[in-house]
Amino acid sequence: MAAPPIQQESEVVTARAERRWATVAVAVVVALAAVAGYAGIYHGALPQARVETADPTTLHLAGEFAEGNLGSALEPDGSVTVRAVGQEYSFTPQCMVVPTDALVTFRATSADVVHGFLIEGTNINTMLVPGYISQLSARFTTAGEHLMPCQEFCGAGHQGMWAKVKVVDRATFMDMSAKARRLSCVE
Ligand SMILES: [Cu+2]
Repeated sequence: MAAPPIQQESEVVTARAERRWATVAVAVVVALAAVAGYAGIYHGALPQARVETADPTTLHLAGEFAEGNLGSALEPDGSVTVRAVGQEYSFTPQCMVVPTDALVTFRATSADVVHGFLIEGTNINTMLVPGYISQLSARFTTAGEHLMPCQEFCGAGHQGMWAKVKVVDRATFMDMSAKARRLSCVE
């Protein structure tokens, strides 16, 4: 009996090696997909570290974002909280007034679709998602105005959706807050 030709034997070895490597490649792809799937589902199922909700259908009726609560409020510790609502296609209040040299915390939400909350010249840039409250803080050192263009496309009137933040010196702000519970610079 003659031994099988050398050519044929090496073909068998090659085919076996190819199958082995193909199996390894498929296993790697499956493992990566499993890791991505697990990470997505696991993190999607966990609550964020801090989530505050607000029912967009009843914002205007009562609670933190009712009309009388919007604007800037001086807190007992000297910090300022600004509450705002974004809706197609404006922000309320349209002009937010804040003092220099104070911790300013913006709390905002959306009454309809996703909007953007961005204050030019600051690190404040977040989304307003209906159902959730977005909160970010900033400190302003100089008086002046900052534009707030909506930076999430929200519909046909998106490009006309903007507000502004007016920074006034601390003494002026204190004078204003002695006269009203909520402040804004809407004329
Ligand atoms: Cu918008």
